Amino acid sequence: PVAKKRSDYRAPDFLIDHVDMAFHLDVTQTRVISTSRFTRNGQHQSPLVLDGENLQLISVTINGEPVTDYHQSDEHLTLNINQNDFELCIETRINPQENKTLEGLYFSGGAYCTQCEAEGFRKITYFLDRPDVLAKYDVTIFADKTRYPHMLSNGNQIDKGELDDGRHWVKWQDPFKKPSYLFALVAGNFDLLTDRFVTQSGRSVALELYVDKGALDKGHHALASLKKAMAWDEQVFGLEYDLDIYMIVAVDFFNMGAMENKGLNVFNSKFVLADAESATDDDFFNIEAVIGHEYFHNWTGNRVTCRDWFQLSLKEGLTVFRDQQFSADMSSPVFNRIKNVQIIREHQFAEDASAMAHPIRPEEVIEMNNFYTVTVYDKGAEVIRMMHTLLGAAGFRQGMDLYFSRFDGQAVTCDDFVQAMQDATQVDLSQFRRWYSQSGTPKVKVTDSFDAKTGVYHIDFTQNTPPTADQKVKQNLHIPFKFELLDEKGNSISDDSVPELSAKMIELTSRVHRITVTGLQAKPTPSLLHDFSAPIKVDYAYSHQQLSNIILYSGDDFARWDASQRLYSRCIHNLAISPDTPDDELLDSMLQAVQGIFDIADVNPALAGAMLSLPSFETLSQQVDEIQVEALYHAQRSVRNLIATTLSDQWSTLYHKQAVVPYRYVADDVDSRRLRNLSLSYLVQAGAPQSSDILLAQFAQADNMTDCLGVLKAAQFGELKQFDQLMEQFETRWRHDPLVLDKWFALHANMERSDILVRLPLLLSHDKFSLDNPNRVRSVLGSFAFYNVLGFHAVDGSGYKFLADYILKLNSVNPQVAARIITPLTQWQKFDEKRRELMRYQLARIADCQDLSKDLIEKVSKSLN
Ligand code: B3K
Ligand code: ZN
Repeated sequence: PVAKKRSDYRAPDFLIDHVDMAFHLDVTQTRVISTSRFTRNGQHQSPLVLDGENLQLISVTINGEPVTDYHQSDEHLTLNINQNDFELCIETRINPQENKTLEGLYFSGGAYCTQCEAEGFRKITYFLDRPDVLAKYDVTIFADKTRYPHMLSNGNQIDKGELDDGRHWVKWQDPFKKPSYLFALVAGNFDLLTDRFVTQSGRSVALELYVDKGALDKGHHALASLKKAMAWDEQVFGLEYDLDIYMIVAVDFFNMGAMENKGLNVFNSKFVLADAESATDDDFFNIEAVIGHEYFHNWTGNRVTCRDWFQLSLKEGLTVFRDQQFSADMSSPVFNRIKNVQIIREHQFAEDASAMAHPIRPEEVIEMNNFYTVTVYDKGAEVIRMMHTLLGAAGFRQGMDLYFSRFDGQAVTCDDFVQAMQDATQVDLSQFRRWYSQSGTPKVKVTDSFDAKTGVYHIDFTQNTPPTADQKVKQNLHIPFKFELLDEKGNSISDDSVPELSAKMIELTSRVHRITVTGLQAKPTPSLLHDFSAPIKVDYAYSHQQLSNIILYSGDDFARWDASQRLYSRCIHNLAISPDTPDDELLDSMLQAVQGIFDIADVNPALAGAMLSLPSFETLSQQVDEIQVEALYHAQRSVRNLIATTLSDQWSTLYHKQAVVPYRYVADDVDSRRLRNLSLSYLVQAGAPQSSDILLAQFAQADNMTDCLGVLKAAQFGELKQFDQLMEQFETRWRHDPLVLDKWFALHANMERSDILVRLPLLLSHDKFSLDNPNRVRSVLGSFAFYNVLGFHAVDGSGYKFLADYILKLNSVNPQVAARIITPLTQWQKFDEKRRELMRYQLARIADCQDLSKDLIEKVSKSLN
């Protein structure tokens, strides 16, 4: 397969302004008849080349006349046409049941549904399947009435009827022009939850949530979240919903989280269904976030869409930023910010360091589905956030307003967005634009010096972006760097003659930036990168004392958390390097800091919960050049153990302080449950007296999944003998509920035990395991490969081989999911030589496979380069 390049963009040769589609649904033989109005775009003689894959072509007519003079290939249908305006009618046949790729039209648990982004519409009919072709759609669906009472598509239902043979039909019309990737169709037998939302201008919108039969009670949280999102977008961005109806359908077989099809979102049921008993606080949180995300796409993605797929971050980075702001406003801003940053540090930094490194606006793509990445999404959101920081909230809003007034109804580029931001505020973003074309994680090295005699303090910021697999030469970036200087009492130093100090922000643009402060009594403590104001790594030689000061005194809660993580990381890396000669002074100051954090728990439980958690193995891995798997893993455990045992009384107090109340998903209770389960896991790890009694009591009494799973995780991590028995009880109780059973599978796959590779095949032969179900595959293979450190990185290579074996099986079933779970293997660069070899060996094995999907070819070939 050949790569497409961003620089090769050309406007389409033809445009389509209207499509009329008829679907005669049948499990193996669905007939699709699409009638499109074309116009030639510009003066040229080029043929009409339509995209299409896996389609059985039945007939073609132009302006009602049958056509036979066309050329069909695996991916295209080419027609020579002289007219400039014409109507093309194409009939095709497709097989939804055989479609295991879950792209195009497929069958999920007895219902038909579609997934067209990025290039799935071409699996439904021959079309100009590219986001810059915007058309209005009329869609008529025919199917058996008893089995498919609900038949949905985008826009408004305008007509319906019944046929004599037991079938019925429904006609939908979408008044908005849209690209084909936003097309959707659903047909099935669902339970329906309805509600209304009245917009700020007084229009009443019908809200409809379709779920599996019997799951109605689990839909209330999703619907409430939707209403919150609708109100929030009006308040914060002045954006109102634009159709009379908003539908959400939950399906069990889905490749990712959800899809923002105009007026008809299709969701992975994981991000819709929740009740106290079966869903955790995290699930409730994620549902609100994903419902928000898809809703916000209605403006950032649907009303203004992408010109081409290289511009994906235009809609995704912006929409992730919007959902992050929404979540922050719904609960604790600092806790949310920490979550965002953890994703960047665990996964995005790893992607930058891997063979798959790419800028947020990629330059070259073989399979677009491979670029729905943490870089495009989450680093993309960080880039938007930096503009928000540079322009201020009001300036950013002006930029957004201008963006919509300029581009509503159009397919545009990332440059168009930045230009709107710049034009609305007159802030020069020319250098800033490099964030779109440059990959990699910038490093800012901070050094300082203080002259006690003169009271003069210099602090230098030096930026540098190391080369990445895709790009050797890097330029200086425009980096908003928030910070403050703390004096010895912990007060923020202000000095009107130093504008960066008053602003608490430096805009780094050149390689080195120096600030000088005079008249100081003592060397200050720089508290750096407040609020993680840029997606970078900061290097500064903090003393232990300075970190403790920041934890106690910084005015930025994020910086306090960050300092706690730095302190833990330092202890862990130190112990990893010299396990036999621990630095007692360092460990003592860390333990003292933790003591202090217990006091924060009363004032700010959300912040304390995050500060009492150690950096993950993935985060720690991105702090070193070469990962020493066992050493790092055991050092992390030892430090955790030290905190658990030394402070076991405090953990016990903290545990018992948390009142047990009937489950509600409200911020205070969520924070309290988090502290309680964190304490439980430290107590169990310390083997504290009565800890297993406490644990068993919690398991027996829990009225909610958060506390129940808290027990299982603590028992698993603490390697308690009761673990297997608890898991059995859990399985018996929940085997009928796929979303809960996924948690059970994931817990098993995550177990750090020496026989894990013997146990995994047992899991995969479980009667409830199926390669066809992406959630299940992710919960077993994904959890293992991403999070089971010792198992996946087993030094004999058995973990790598195990993953590769299943990737090869998945390749022919669902290439998208296969290409996603191969990610840990593509990150071989950071491991020791032996593991690098073993990982590459498995990649080469995959590369050798016949009939490898484009998705895997792209990832494997980059990885072996
Ligand atoms: N836009 C979809 C993602 C589509 C992924 C295609 N492989 C969901 C989202 O980001 O909202
Ligand atoms: Zn999105």
